Amino acid sequence: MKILLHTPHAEDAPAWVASLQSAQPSAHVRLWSPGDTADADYAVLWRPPAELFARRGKLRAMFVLGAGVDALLALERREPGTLPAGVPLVRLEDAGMAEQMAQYAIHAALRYLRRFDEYDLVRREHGGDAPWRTLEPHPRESFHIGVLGLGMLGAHVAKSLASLGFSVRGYSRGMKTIEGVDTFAGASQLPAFLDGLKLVVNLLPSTPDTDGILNRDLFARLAHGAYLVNLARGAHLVEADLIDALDAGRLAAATLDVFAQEPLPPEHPFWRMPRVTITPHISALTLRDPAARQIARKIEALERGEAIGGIVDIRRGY
Ligand code: OXD
Repeated sequence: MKILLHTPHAEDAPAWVASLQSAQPSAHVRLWSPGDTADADYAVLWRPPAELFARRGKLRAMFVLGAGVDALLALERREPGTLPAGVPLVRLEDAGMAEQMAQYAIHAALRYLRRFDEYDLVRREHGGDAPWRTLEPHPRESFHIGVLGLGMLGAHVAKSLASLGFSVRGYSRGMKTIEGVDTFAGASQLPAFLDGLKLVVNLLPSTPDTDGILNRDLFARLAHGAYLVNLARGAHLVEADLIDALDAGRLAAATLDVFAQEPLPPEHPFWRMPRVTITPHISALTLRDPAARQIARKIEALERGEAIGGIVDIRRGY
């Protein structure tokens, strides 16, 4: 069996080949390079170029090295017919990402609840002359948290926040039931979900329906001085609306892990906004060995003719 790998990160490529090879010892794993049109049974991909799919014999499945498949689907929208028709596209399911997302969201929620961000700001502004002053923590009862997107990652984040005693709401396209979380579904319930939230964590898939959802209308429905945590995609956020909302005090602060342009360019205004916390798309790293093992087990299941989870509904976009 031949497995073709593409990753844009050349420095990680040998480690990925080794991981996939050790999870699937009988396979031959090779790294794709331009001009490689040789046969492959399976492809394991992160941000591949369109050229990888040209003149390729039939693949049995394509695995994405992440939870989000938006980049591949955007490639298909730009250049229709790029993705081989009828070949299942499979995203990673958790593989160690849900726990990392929960850690990130919990850190942000506690930091804002206890106003640690503001103590940092005061210290940065005044150094040793910082006033020795107590800030009233936000009352936990009114610190309502909303998680947008209740897929495997969002559901785990919502549950984890609820287990710490936060009042948590969850929003998804179709109705979900999660113990300890008030769930809402569909566009008609979005206003009720948002009403008075103090903190929003975004974990939606990026699709033409959800891109731009973090905008001035959404911010206007939150509690005054609410917080935004975007862990999904930069395309969800209307950046100018966030800047206006922070300038006006409508939002108190934002923590952003993802950006329309990554790396975030040095001249971007977010870098100069003290109330914007920036991390470089690290909220849930793809863990090599768990990911390689998950893909290997799914390949084995497909070879036995069994159904697997994580197959993307291309029309739905996730
Ligand atoms: C992913 C990501 O989709 O890392 O997994 O963004």
